[in-house]
Amino acid sequence: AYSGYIKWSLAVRVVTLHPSPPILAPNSSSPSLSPNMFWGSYRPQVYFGMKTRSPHSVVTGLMWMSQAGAPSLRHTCEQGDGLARYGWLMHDGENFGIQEIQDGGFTLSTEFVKRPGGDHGGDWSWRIRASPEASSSSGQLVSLMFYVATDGQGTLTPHVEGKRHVTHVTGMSEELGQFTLRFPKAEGGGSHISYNYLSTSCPGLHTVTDVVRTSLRDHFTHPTESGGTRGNKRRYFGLDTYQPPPLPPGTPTRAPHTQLVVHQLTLQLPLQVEVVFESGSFQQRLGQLSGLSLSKELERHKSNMENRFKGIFRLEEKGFIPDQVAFAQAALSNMLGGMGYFYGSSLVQSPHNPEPVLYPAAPLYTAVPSRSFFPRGFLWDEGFHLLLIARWSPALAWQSLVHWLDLMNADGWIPREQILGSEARSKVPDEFVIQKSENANPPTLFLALRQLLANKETVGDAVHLLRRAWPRLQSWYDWYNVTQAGLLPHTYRWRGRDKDTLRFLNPKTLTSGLDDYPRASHPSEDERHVDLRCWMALASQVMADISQLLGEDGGHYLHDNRILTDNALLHQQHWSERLGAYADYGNHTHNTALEWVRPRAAPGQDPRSLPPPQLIRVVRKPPRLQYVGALGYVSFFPFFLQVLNPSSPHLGRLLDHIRDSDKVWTPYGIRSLSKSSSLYLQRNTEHDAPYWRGPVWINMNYLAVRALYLYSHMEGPHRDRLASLYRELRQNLLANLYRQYKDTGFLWEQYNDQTGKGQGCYPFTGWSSLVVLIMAEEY
Ligand code: 6A9
Repeated sequence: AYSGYIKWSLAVRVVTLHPSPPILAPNSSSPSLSPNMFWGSYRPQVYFGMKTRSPHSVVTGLMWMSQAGAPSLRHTCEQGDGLARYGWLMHDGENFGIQEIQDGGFTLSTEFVKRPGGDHGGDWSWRIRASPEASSSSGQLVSLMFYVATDGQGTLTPHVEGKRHVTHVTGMSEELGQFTLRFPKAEGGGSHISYNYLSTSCPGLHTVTDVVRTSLRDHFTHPTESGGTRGNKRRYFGLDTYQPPPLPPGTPTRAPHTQLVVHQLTLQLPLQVEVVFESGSFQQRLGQLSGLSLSKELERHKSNMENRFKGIFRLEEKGFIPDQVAFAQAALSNMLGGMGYFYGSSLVQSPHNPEPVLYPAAPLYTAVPSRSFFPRGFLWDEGFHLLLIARWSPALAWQSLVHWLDLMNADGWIPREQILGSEARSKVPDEFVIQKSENANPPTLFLALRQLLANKETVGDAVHLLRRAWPRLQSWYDWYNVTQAGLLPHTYRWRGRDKDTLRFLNPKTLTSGLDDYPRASHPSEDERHVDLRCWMALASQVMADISQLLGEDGGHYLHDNRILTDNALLHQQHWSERLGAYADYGNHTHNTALEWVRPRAAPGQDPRSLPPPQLIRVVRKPPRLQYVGALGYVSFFPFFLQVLNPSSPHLGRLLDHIRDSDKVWTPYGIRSLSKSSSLYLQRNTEHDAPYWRGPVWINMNYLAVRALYLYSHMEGPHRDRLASLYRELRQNLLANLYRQYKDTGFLWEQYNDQTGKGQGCYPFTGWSSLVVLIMAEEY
């Protein structure tokens, strides 16, 4: 009975939040304490939409569709939509944003600006313009659909003029009080505008696209002008009524979760439409924020941002041309415009509860790696994001950081991938949803913390946050040391590697962030991972710094740091002489391959009844305990994270590898895995293309350029070489990312090591946006 109790209490601990008081006061995001951050484009998963930083916010958004051909509705960011380009050209993370979207034949610009006032986060306005790309598509018929939807609370009332024209929506909700959403008359759009609307309810925000799509009928007609004659009528798709699918008999009827009002206008290009949101508690409004006053506000914020950007990044002084500066500004804007506010529960599995259970519901304000493919928080991505965000606004970076730390459980664990709320959940295949409580992810928040601590102007204001964060940081640090320890003292091992060694050419290590980067071929307790050790060296340094800042002595963190940066011990535990570089250690052989294996028929068995052939791993030479002979990002970690002494005899050898085109050097940046490695560009299974086995990744390249820069400024035998490598690598990265952006319209998840072409998912304005810091030489 006692052991049953222990098991139960351990299982409960996994889904119990950390006992120290949350860093964020429960109402810290409320409109009274943080009015200017209440509303925002915190829905990075849609092309254009806004919500508030509250758990069950009313949301607003835009859908559109060309009326040429079969209707294809644009709403959530989808690679499948095949848009030639979309993204924020400017966005300051707080007041305004300007986005440009290129769809087949026309360009949409979506702009918003906020105006503070009242007790509920103030007003905001949108301006949407659409213009034909070529003169041929002028006159093209396009529909814009503006919607507002509730998330479990609040009410909406559409005000309809004539049969189908919604002029405004009034509403009321917990977080907003009373409000009005107005749709002033559009400009341009040919001589006629057709209106449709939908007012309905549905099971939740994740169903909104479907509800709208299934409510479209094509029996509406729109008068058009052609060749100067009026009276031509064109059929178009308009919102009609929504018929919810019949519920299976016996289903209990529940109050609908989401109330939805959609205002559709159909008109010819070019066009300009505004939307005005007015908060009921905003009393002294000086006129509507539309037309001229909206233009003025947009201009004012635009020039503020340009000046602030100039002042912070000083790109002109470094010789960048205006178009390159605009590129950098767009990269930063996409990072900021990609910040979301999510609320909900992770699904968590632990050794103590094999059935996944719900983590406590909590908010997360965070940037996201990719608006289309991964519009949610990822722990180690965020540390990199914050390096850029902290340069722009330390306050925004702190906000995200403390949200993440507040997600920690009683054991000191933070779930790696945050899939919070029904909208986020609807984008993730089932097999990726569950978070395992033994699994880590690099503690890159320490990178961000180091950056924030170095800012002498703002660190003073942050001391109170650090004080509240301190117990959590201690638990987090301890959690890695307790759960990810290696067998030998001061070594570390990523838990949670793939277990099925028959299927994978090399079992993945998703927890390390480097997924399929080659590690020991046969996962075992004997493994030690050099990247994790270096992350912990960094962590111990930052912990010691914070401890001293808070007036403690930093004692055991300094002690840990001395050991983890002891180059002799590092050499002993991780230097592979054969590789001439640092390496993981474990039960390993590089003599593995994937082979098709055909099941044999037993005598008399019909061969057609056999299961299909399978691609499985064969091991040609038995594994033994040794260093893993893969040269690539992991081999350079002691350099990337400045654990290596600048006078180390190994530095020169690492630099040789780095500059070697037969190994990791490319004209586009440093590739993840050496060309000489047996796993270079190898698939891991029939369906798993190489990922961290060759392509160029920008987060690691940022660490590389930064290390070259920092070491070139330290006393040591390789200073000149470091400086020239620095210049070359920086130049290669900048030139390629800029060129790819110009060619494709996007920043990408990774870059091909042979052609430099962007690949993987896009837009990927997470850590690839670090290009801004590389341009600015901010390290
Ligand atoms: C897949 C598919 C609609 C993989 O940038 C986020 C992470 C990184 O943290 C990690 O280092 N990416 C990198 O190796 C993307 C991971 C996406 C996993 C979920 C679900 C959804 O398709």
